[in-house]
Amino acid sequence: MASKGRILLVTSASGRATAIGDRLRGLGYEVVAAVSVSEVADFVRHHYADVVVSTASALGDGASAGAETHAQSIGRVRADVGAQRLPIVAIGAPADASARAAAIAAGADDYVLESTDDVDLGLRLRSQVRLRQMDLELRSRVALLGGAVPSGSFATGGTIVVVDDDPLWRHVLTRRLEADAHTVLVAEDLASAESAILADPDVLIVDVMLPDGSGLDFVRHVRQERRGGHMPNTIVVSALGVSEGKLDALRFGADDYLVKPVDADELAARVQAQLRRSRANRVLRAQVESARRDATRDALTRLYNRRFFDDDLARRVRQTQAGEPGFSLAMVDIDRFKSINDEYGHAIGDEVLAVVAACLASAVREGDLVCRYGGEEFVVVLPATGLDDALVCVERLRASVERLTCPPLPPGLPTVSAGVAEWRAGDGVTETIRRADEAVYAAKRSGRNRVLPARVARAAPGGHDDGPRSALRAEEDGE
Ligand code: GH3
Ligand code: MG
Ligand code: MG
Repeated sequence: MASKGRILLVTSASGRATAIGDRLRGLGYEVVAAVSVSEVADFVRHHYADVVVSTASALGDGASAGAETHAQSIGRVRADVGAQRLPIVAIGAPADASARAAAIAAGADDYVLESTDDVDLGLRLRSQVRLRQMDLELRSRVALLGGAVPSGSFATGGTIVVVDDDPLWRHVLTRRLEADAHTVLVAEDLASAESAILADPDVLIVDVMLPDGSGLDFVRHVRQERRGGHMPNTIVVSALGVSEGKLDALRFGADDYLVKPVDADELAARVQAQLRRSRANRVLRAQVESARRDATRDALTRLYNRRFFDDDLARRVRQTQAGEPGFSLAMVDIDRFKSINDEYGHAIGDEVLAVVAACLASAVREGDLVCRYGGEEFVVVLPATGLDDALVCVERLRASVERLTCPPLPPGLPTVSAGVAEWRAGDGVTETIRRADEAVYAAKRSGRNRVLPARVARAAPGGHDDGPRSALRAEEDGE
């Protein structure tokens, strides 16, 4: 059987081969043991782990060996694996909730009682592995798109929605969460939960049995509705102690599950743990979004890049083939740019590129698209524009560039040459670009600083006649 994941088990030196290790293996996990924080640090630096499970106080290298509490040893592990954002699950046997709350406040993501059954333990581990893998997935997406991956932890006040029909519990919990500087929105049934959730909370705490339905159905419904978007981390609280209830809760998308009566301090600590997750998740999502935006822009000119243009044009051609209005396309190329670089240096060349780009972007009409096609070539897409109108527009662009003052270049420099092609029924993307490109070369050959239309093949179905269309057209030489 393939392993369900790799657990780094942090245990005391005497307990290397603990019963808990066997239990985790029995649940299908690969287990590696560490007996000190330095062993943990060493392992995560060189190897992959899905989850850290901490059973022990008094780790081998504790400052006050023998006297360290579980929360203190978790705090030390958290400080060391913090950068890797590894989830930590504490396992222990304390009867009082305050020790559990302290362990979670110190950095554990969950606290599981040793006495719990294998179904509960298995589902809690699975939930942590799932969160870990979602975190890694978002991180690799950010890295792939070239963004900087965030680190650090977030545990300050968040927005919490509490859905519970017990007014006293709502009151106690609200007071406790507000003491941690959270903003708390309460709902007494599913109907009011629907509107509370619109606040896009970080954490959702929901009761299972509500007057107008099941809290679990609500969690499932919210998760479905937000598929792909931000989902509040969810803690299910219920009077139902049966493990059947836990199974449903964790299976249908809750991140944590508690049985009433719940200690408000322990729940507040669990809210902190979920809030850290939620915040990290939001930051990563925002980064994926901005990296995606960056991926469509050219860094030097801030114009859309070639990649964006290719996608946009392919979509436009499909739409046009489906009957939407056509478009014209202009290739615009800076004249003798190589000699500008040679004479004034590459840095000035870059500045000239940026100035020309800004000029083109501000001189087109709204709805037109300007992209950097490559090097010193730009492409302008003019939607719902026929060849004659496009030639007028692009001639205006050419004249605007000629009027630019671009010191240390002398007045009148730089200039651009352009070729304009109207999309023809039946043509694909490459055909349209090729025709515009040929017109640029014709413009270069006939003296530069000018705009020429693409030649029209005589036999093109639905094509234009070959008569002169503008004064500019007459300039085309006969090569
Ligand atoms: P033509 O009028 O025929 O277009 O001549 P040209 O010199 O503009 O054309 P060519 O294609 O021979 O040279 C383009 C030059 O543009 C060469 C390349 O070094 C330069 N270039 C391309 N990208 C950049 C850039 O990002 N920054 C700078 N400074 N130069 C670039
Ligand atoms: Mg050029
Ligand atoms: Mg060129």
